[in-house]
Amino acid sequence: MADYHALWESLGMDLGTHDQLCAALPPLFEETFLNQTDRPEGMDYFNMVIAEVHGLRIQELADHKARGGLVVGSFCVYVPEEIVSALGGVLVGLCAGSQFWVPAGEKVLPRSLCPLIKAGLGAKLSRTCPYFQSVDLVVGENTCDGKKKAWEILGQHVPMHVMDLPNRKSPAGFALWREEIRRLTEELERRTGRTLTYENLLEATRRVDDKRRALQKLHGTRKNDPAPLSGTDALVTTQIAFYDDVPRYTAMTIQLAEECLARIAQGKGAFPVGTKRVLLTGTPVVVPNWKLHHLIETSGAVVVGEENCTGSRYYESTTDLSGVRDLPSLLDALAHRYLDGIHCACFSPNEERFDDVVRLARETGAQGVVDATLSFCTTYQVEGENLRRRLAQEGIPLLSLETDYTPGDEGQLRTRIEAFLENLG
Ligand code: BJ8
Repeated sequence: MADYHALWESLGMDLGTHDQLCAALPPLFEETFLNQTDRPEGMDYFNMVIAEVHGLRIQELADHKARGGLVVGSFCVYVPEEIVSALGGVLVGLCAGSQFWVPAGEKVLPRSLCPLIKAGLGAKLSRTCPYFQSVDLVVGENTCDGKKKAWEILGQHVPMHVMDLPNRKSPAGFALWREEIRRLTEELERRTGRTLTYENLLEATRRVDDKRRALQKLHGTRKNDPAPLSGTDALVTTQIAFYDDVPRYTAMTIQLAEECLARIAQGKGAFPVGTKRVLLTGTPVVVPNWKLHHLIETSGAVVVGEENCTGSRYYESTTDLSGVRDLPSLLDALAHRYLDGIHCACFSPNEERFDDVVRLARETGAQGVVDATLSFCTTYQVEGENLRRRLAQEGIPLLSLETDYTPGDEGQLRTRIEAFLENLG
């Protein structure tokens, strides 16, 4: 990576502490990714994006801002990227996947809180995340209790807009969500000085859906045995989708998917034929959290899918444009895409998620499911019992794990994963 200290300084970052973070990432990336064998060549682009995660992309965001563009941060897949993009903005996921930021978060939050929230706030408070330092606005969402209360604190440090989410997918819930999309549009129009139109929203919707379709194509190749790319590589491609330039990302993902199809035709895989196959479900796995994929794939199995917000929940559904003729009908279609197509444990009931887990396990040929939740994530942990029941009815083996971002539990996790894999048919 080139020297970006001047850029980071202009963003008001704590350079000394940030240097420590930058020093920690390359060895972790090397151990997790570069030590893998038989990787597709198309992964080179994604390796480069990670290597430049605090460099090149931050420079691009700075250039975008210099041209008068808005940069918006978010923590959740319910925040509609299409609207930000239609108004000339760039939406970036605020990663929150590192233990590095947790202690700073714990200065203002209870220790008994999910690490994703603590790392998110810690990244801002410690001024060590250049994405956080680049955003003009953070769009939060009232999903879990921890997040909705954390926004009250985060809002004291960065401009925030909070979207309210319904608890139920009902007609009343839809009306609430549609109104929230209107409120967000109004906020973004005010900040950008632009107007949302049928034309700019349609174009943005197609652009974002092309990205999702590229991901569908890539992840669809993982159904093959042998899987043409590892689950660890597949995971990082989705993680990068949250902040990379959209058209470039789409093109590189299609290229990688084409290579994976060619590998399938040649019988080439990241692991030997017959390697045990696992589907992951649960809470999001955000950059640079690669812990469980790495543990599973160095314990003799391959991860063939992720039913989570850094997996299928991010890319499986697209906006249904049939019947769309004007801005209100397009906004309706978009609202349906988000509300009907994403199944988060913050909704009750949430049976659709169990349907998705069963369907994905069958489609990917997974012999077992790992339900991985972050510590103190009550919503997903409580939902775990009904998931267990459903998978038992379907005859699909399940391993439930709870973990955080620290390496302290890796030995114990590996022992449990190995025992689970041993018993898979
Ligand atoms: S749509 S999963 S991205 S809310 S892990 S912070 S739920 S305590 S991240 Fe999520 Fe949106 Fe739902 Fe997806 Fe709370 Fe749980 Fe932490 Fe979580």
